[in-house]
Amino acid sequence: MPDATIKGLVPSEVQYDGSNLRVAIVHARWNKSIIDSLVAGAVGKLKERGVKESNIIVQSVPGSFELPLACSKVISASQAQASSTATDLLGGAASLLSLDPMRTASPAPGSTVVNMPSKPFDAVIAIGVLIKGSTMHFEYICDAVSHALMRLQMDSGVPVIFGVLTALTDDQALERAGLGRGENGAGHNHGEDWGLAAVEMGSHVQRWGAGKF
Ligand code: DLZ
Repeated sequence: MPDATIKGLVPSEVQYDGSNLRVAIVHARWNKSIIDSLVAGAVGKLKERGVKESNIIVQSVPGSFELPLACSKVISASQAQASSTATDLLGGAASLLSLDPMRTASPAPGSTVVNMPSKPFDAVIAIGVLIKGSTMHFEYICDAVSHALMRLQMDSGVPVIFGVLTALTDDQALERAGLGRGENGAGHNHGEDWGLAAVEMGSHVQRWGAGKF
């Protein structure tokens, strides 16, 4: 058993409570079977920490390169929804906006339209699996996506969990999703760590935002 205090994540001493959090998972569809395992790992830990199923929104995009824009739009959509609901509650005219056909978003084919409740997301988990090929594509996408996701969390103030595996081989990616087939066994599903990180960071930011430590 490797020593996680030398290399790895030491579990928090605090069990963060996710029951008051809303979390979005935005995932790519490249390398889908690996993605599915990572998403399941993240969702499992979110629920284990008390995040309600109705407060977990899962959206997909084609590839990892699309993740930063999608996460950004998902964050602003939840914030816009929250402020329009607040105006509604105050007897404002925000509800009239929903009568404007230009403002009615068309659903993605085959998807279910989710009417987001009024709370903005407390954290977003961006999940992608990049596997190095024989060209420079991998390097460009890894670099662009990691920088853009960091910038998004700094600019928005919403924790963006970096759930992007950047693997040199298929086996490395499978092992990090708990699907390993080599001599190291199935490996650890890093999606679980991302679910826990979302709850911890969402809780921290809520508390710090209220001026508390
Ligand atoms: C093009 C591409 C390649 C070669 N490899 C991956 C990959 O390993 N993982 C991934 O998530 N996406 C890959 N993509 C797709 C890009 O992320 C992106 O979807 C396209 O370039 C369209 O913008």
